[in-house]
Amino acid sequence: MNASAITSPAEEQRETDGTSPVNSYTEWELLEEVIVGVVDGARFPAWHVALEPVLPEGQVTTFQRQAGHPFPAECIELARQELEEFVHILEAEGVTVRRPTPQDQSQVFGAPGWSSTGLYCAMPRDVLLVVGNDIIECPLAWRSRYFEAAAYKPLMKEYFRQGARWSAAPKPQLTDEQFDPEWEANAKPGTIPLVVTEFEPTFDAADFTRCGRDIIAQKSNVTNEFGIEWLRRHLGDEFHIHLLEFNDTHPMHIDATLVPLAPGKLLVNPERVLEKPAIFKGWDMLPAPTPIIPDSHPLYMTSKWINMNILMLDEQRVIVERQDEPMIDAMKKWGFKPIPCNFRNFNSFGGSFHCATLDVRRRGTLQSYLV
Ligand code: ABU
Repeated sequence: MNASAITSPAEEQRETDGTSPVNSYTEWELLEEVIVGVVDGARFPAWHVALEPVLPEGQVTTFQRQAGHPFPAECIELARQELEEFVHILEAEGVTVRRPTPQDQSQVFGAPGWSSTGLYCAMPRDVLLVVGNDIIECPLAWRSRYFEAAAYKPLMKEYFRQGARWSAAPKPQLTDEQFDPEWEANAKPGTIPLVVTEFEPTFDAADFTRCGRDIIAQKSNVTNEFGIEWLRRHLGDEFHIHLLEFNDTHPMHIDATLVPLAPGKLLVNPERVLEKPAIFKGWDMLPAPTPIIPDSHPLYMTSKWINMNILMLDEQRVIVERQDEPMIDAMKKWGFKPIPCNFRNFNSFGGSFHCATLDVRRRGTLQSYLV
């Protein structure tokens, strides 16, 4: 079957009129098409020093012991069911949902000097960054995620054929020089200790959040200054990348720290964002309610602040975790329309609605929203 035989009339129209199926500049414009991750086949990654600074307390020994083994089957099944509920909700709200092609995460792969097994294809937000009509493969710092973009290649080929730009950052070698095993001892006074070095550019897309011409970035245990500079030059003068630092001693991904909800509305983690960043002058800063996830609930790769990891369908509709009543109430109070979805079992795998998605197309054009 050739590619044109499986395109819908709307897609064929885009193919002929030159518009792109990939178009997204913000986190809040009307969502038309989204990729939702797949949790099937998820495995504890091969152990590597880069995991240690970002795992919750108590998980390091679990990850070391379980390296290369599947996550518990019942956890995967419960998370899979929640993803299906999420997909149904998105479709009922008029969003086209696409899914990656799961890979065999038990396969051993590598590069000179190292080998690993895989993790999952549950979090497209980390792997791919959409800026306008450009879909960018990110240079991930975790060895276990070296080939994670493979799960999205069929979609990227399709989008490219229909007019999207398709870019890839330089593939890092991920040799030992990329990581500092003594990251805490070696941190300069007054700086946040980070395990990733400046050897080659690395970044996860989830360390960036998009507000039109302005893109907010943080350095983290997977994103270095070299990676941020690569992206800055790649995007060119139309965009401004603002590097912010937060009160977070174990940073990895900005989307449980600082979440723009709509023009003028900024959701923040009150433990990590102690004062409003100057570039958000004139915006309302809304402190996220304290998470209510019980201590007994397994969270393998995230803090409880994953409750902030919501997905905007437009400037009003927002997907929030069904059991998170404080967040549902807060969203209503702030004038949004929360749509509840069960997702607590998916949270165990390190993300929520924002992590589990990649907004491929939102209606809208390039605008400025910040001072
Ligand atoms: N992408 C998940 C981030 C979780 C956290 O910062 O706690």
